[in-house]
Amino acid sequence: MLIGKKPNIASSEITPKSLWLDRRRFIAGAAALGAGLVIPRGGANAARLKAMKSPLSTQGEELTPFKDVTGYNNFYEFGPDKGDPAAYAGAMKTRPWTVEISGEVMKPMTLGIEDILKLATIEERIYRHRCVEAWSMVVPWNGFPLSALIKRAEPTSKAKFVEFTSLADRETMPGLAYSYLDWPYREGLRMDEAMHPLTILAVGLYDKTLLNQNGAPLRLVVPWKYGFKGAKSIVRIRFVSEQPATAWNTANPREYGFYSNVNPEVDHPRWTQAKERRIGDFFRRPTLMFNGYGDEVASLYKGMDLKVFF
Ligand SMILES: Nc1nc2c(c(=O)[nH]1)N[C@H]1C(S)=C(S)[C@@H](COP(=O)(O)O)O[C@H]1N2
Ligand SMILES: [Mo]
Repeated sequence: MLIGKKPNIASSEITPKSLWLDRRRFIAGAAALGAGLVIPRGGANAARLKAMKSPLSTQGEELTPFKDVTGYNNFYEFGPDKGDPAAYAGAMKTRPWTVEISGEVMKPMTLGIEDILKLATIEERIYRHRCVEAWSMVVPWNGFPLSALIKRAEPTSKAKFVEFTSLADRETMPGLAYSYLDWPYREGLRMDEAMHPLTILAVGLYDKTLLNQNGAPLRLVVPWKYGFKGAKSIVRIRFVSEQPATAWNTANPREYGFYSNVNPEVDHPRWTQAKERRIGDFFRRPTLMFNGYGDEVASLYKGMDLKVFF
């Protein structure tokens, strides 16, 4: 369904893509940029990582195979189809890479990715990963608590929210030519969500550095929220006093709220969120409140009406 020039996140599952984006034009645009012709697939530059197993990993779930985690992606900067990121994201340059840390902090700074990797021990965090489109995976991420970086920046008392901004590079990202989202991609968390021990910055998965399609070199992972909160290829982390605008909420505020907690009781306006299809499974399974992380995070939302703050 196309509302103005902003189709909705799950249109790719619900309607043929050709109805909401002219696929041939997209491919022509990508080819014109040189992506897909000369660029190796995103898999070219993964390096091995050493990661400590974390007690905060989800136990007893079968991992989604590497080929699905790296081949079935949402990264709209590279196009609307699940295969576009793997096909086109190899063109993105992830070195050198810096992240601006700014806003309401005592220590604003710009960190190179090499410095960021030294901020904390890299852990393996196995998390359920639930897309708002009602599919899910189980991913062995490698990363470290976002809180480690936040503490380094020393937020002031005015810092109530954190805004994340992804790279927007017209040279290498064919999706930027389309206005299905306002670029750059932006997401946000409340400060207590950002400081929560389950919230990580991921730099790898399956003990390899992230492939570009998964948001190399640095992306957010918030396991109790829908996948779109996990901004990829982050270039700026800004501390702010007001709730920041986010890409999906701006595109369609009725369908994508700021909080975006996984909640089987609050349906998307166009489909149920009560169930999900684990990639690789045939039958759908019930979706768990807060994606199964309720014991850890429900207290963050005490007293909030989650149908209003969805
Ligand atoms: N910059 C950016 N980040 C993004 C997206 C995007 O389009 N652009 N898609 C989001 C969505 S909708 C999901 S479900 C997850 C997918 O992450 P994965 O491809 O690593 O599974 O990334 C999120 N982060
Ligand atoms: Mo998603």
